[in-house]
Amino acid sequence: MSSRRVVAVAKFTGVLAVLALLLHLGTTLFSTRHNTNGQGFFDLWGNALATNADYGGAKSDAQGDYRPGTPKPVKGALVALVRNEDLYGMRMAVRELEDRWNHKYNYPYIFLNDQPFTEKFMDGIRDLTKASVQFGTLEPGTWGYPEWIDQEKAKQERETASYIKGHSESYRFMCRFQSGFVYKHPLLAGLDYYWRIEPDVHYYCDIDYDPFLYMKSNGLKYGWNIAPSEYEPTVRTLWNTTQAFMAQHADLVPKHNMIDWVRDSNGQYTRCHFWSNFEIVDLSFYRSAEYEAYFNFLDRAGGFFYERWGDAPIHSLAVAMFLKKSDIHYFDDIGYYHPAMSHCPAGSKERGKCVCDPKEGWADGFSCAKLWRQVS
Ligand SMILES: Nc1nc2c(ncn2[C@@H]2O[C@H](COP(=O)(O)OP(=O)(O)O)[C@@H](O)[C@H]2O)c(=O)[nH]1
Ligand SMILES: [Mg+2]
Repeated sequence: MSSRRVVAVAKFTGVLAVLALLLHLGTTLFSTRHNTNGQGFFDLWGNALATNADYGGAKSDAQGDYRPGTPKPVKGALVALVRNEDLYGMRMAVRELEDRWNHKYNYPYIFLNDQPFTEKFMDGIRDLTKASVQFGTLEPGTWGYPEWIDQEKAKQERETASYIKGHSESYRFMCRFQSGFVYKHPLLAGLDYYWRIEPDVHYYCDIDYDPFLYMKSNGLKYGWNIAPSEYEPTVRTLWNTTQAFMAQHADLVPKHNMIDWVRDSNGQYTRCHFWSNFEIVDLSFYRSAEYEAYFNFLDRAGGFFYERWGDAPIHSLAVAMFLKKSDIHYFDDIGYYHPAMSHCPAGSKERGKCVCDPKEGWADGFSCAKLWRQVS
């Protein structure tokens, strides 16, 4: 064969090989996109990660409990109340949580919404994880006004409020729902623990263990990460109302608790609270008779609407009243950002598992975090 002909045959074979490769790739992608178990295109990537030891896949395979769709050692789930329009902020948070932690553990997700979720939202989340994902709408009566609220008075507060989200009606519905109803939602019925997640947050560091299992093994009830001081105009009468509750229900409040975290030496409210956008909770705490009595007492008082009581100070006051320090855990090893505040674990740069600078993750220096360490 002449050298020209050799070159021509080689070129022809090369083109054929490229065509065959393209055909193979196309078939694989197409069949994955349309496979019968409902998994999507991104599962190709997800499955590749799951079997890659560098990403913890080998470990998760060795621990059979942690495979997608199988029972976990703890009945825990990642739970978010979220709107359809928060899809991209939610995707960001889920992507990071998967990369940093849940690709190894595959705990399920539960998303709740006061409106039906769109197909776009559901697909947009399912594509990010191998774990099971459930979507639900809220039960009647858990979103909106209870019948005893004077809606005219509520409207006046909204119109004159100068604090953040003061004009928002839906924000108040959200705070009431997160305070007294989320843990009663039917999708959470079989759960013992939840880890609350939100759109637009960041997880700065690898999490190399199972925080649910940590909670359970240590008998912990409440886990937190950031603890600031609440803005006073939103909780003008919350402390007085809480004191009235304690006076009326002394039998429900144990002697040994964390009340000195929220009450200063003059008996005033410190306004210290755990930021509830990150919380890992033994749900038997929210489902307890004392928590239920406290929520109902507050709900009757109307401060969700006549002020703007947040679920964070309410959860925290309940923790301080009903729990002791050994029931509560500061997840100070978890690097976390929610718009406006961040916690970056000490030494995280040195350990090389975080993308934050401890100097810039200042939440650990908050007076409420310091006070937490002092109170016993
Ligand atoms: N479905 C639904 N979710 C909401 C609504 N308002 C807030 N949320 C969700 O409730 C959580 C807290 O709301 P966010 O706006 O982040 O409040 P912030 O963290 O206090 O600033 C987030 O997960 C939001 O997506 C609402 O009207 N409907
Ligand atoms: Mg938020």
